[in-house]
Amino acid sequence: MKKLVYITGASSGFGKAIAEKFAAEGFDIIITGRRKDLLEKLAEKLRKRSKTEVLVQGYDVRRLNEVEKAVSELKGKWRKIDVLVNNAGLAVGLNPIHEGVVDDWERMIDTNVKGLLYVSRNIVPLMVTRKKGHVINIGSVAGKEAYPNGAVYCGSKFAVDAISKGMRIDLVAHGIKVTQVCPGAAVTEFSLVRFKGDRERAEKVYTGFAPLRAEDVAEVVYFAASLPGHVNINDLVLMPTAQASATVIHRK
Ligand code: NDP
Ligand code: 8X3
Repeated sequence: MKKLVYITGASSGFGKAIAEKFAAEGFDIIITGRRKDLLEKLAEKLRKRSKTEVLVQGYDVRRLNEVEKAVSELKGKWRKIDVLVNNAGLAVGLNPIHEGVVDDWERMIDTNVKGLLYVSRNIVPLMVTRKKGHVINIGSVAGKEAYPNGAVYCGSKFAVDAISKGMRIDLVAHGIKVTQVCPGAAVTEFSLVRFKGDRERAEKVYTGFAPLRAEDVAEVVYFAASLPGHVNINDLVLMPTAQASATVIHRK
């Protein structure tokens, strides 16, 4: 029987690359995000390329009722989720704390922290019933070190770090693995979203060095998911070779 992965935020970036990787490795896939049109296009591509079965769920992780509805609509084999990748997330703005935009803060905390919790609260019980499963939370180097003007984004990812540790403790007796994957600078739509569509500013983030690509992160996530049953990666930080910490990037 094929394995099944549930990926949040699969319309772009890491989530999309993770869906492509797992499909290529023979998984069936549930992909979610708000931009349903992009998800449908990806689903079509994966069905053709990998003969994989793909289910699309368009919803906003910030809305508990939408999360609950989406999970309750899963029937039969689609409830047998082997791997949950909690990937949906974003940074909005880059400001010192005293100039922060409260709406930006709410978007980050509601998506990165509460959204991850809402999805987990609805999917993990399905794993507990089956006494197996693997939750992979996408954290960040920003959840390991705070950096200037990033207090709230970093705070949201520090929360993911703590939630991952707590989840692992709560789920160990149920045979469920919990892994946190923490990437450094990676080129996706992340900076375009952070800078609210300012493409020039977003592109500058990745000049003068080779950033991680979404495919690099997908390889690592798949590696964590493909280890034997008795082996778990608790926490993994990956960075571009040119990056040494959240704030130190060697640019040519
Ligand atoms: P992208 O902007 O390319 O992708 C973000 C994904 O999250 C999109 O598919 C988006 O889908 C989804 N998403 C955002 N908000 C919501 C929401 N409210 N409801 C549902 N889905 C949502 O960025 P990345 O791929 O880079 O980001 C993925 C994760 O990786 C995030 O958690 C990010 O914090 C983290 N990260 C990114 C790094 C980087 O440098 N790029 C490094 C470390 C971690 P849609 O808009 O369709 O809803
Ligand atoms: C994304 C990486 O360093 O831009 O989480 O915060 S960083």
